[in-house]
Amino acid sequence: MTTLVIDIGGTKLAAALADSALNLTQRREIPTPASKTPDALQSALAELIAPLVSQAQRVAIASTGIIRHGVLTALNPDNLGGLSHFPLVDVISRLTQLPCMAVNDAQSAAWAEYHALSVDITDMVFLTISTGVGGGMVSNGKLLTGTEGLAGHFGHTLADPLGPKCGCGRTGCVEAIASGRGIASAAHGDLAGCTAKQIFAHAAAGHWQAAELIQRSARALARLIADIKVATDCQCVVMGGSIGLADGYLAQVRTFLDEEPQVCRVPLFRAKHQHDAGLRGAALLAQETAV
Ligand code: ADP
Ligand code: BMX
Ligand code: ZN
Repeated sequence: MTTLVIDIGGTKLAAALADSALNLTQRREIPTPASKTPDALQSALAELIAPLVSQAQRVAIASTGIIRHGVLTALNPDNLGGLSHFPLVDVISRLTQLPCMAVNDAQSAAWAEYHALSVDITDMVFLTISTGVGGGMVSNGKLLTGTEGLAGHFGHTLADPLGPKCGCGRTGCVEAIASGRGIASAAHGDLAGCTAKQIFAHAAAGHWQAAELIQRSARALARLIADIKVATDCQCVVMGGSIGLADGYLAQVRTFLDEEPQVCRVPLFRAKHQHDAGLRGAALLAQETAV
């Protein structure tokens, strides 16, 4: 059985075909449209999957946002150009005429990364540091999605009560400081208007402000991870997303985490499936639930 897998992020949309051994082929990627209207997202998704649909028998989607009963509700609509509501499974089922399931992107990636860990690990947390900061939790070998799909949305826990306002309505969320959007929106002077990717390039070239912005993100992440260890007693934390995977970022988070008391520290790993963790997790979940 071939699964068409789709990953919807705040910056990019990815799709591929997954065979029953979870090998991904024909991976494609396009930018996420920045528009409040559901039509723009629907058209972009149609364009993305068009060359793949006829080769698949089912669809599995990993998407940013709270996914409940197949509907995407943004916790932070700013990450999707203001779009707050999208009937994901209905739209994709109509476009493809195939059975379809959907799960949050970080929860999906957590499931894929959990399966890539050694068998003695039963409790882990995955964090994506990308457009936003997302998370997924595996406890006693089970993926936790919560009663309403909200479980693991660690990006919306408090980093700094005096920090910037977050698009979710709270103030000082980890996401408002540590995410790609958070890093970019704090940039000023010659870095104003730069993307997080450009800020990382400036930091690598020795730009002082750029390095500070990345450090501020890594420090917020380390504090979040210490909070997660205290709350869940997980055996490890796995980091993904383009910022989580960026050169030197994990090492900085580890350095800040080492400043926390021993009891709050936890082994930190880079996502084994890198940018494909969401896609692979969706394929795995579709296989397990026999969509
Ligand atoms: P999505 O949020 O759509 O899943 P990504 O995981 O690629 O997508 O995260 C997008 C964020 O990561 C953006 O803020 C972008 O500027 C930043 N980014 C992309 N590539 C890199 C890179 N190589 N190094 C650092 N940051 C990056
Ligand atoms: C936000 C939230 C999460 C998501 C996380 C990472 C929205 C639209 N998304 O916290 O559901 O998991 O961002 O998403 O509210 P990404 O786009 O950075 O991959
Ligand atoms: Zn928030």
